[in-house]
Amino acid sequence: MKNAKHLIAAAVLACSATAAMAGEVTVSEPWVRGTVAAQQATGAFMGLTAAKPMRLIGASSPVTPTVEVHEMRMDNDVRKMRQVEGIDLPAGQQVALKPGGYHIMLMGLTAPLTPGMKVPMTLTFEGADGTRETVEVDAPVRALASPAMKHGAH
Ligand SMILES: [Cu+2]
Repeated sequence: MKNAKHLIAAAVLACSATAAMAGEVTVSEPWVRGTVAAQQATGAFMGLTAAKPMRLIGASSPVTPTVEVHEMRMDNDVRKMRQVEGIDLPAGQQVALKPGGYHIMLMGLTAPLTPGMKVPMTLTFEGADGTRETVEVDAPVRALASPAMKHGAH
């Protein structure tokens, strides 16, 4: 029995080592809030999990040259949004980019983003040692009034 337990522990270790080598950051369920005509900005949201401490330092997309990392917070009951230099990702802990919190801001849009479309984005991460990693995502566009967003405007 004792030997079997050791074998299992070794297998688990081997698996986590492989996952780390495949990329330090895992992106889950990316999506972009749809826009209406003449609306120039919207948010992109997702879950980010890093295998070791990393930082989201930027993003880019072919749909617009202006993409920023933003934070939304309440300031004297007023919802305020500001650009941040980065979002820290602790090892092994999912950080949510979601409406009312951190998000990626797509600005200067010249055409509406509608459900059915996918927005390609390149996310850039930096490790504590300065090494950079980019992750490509295709974020589906969700309807502006989808029920999941009832808890607050962008
Ligand atoms: Cu924003």
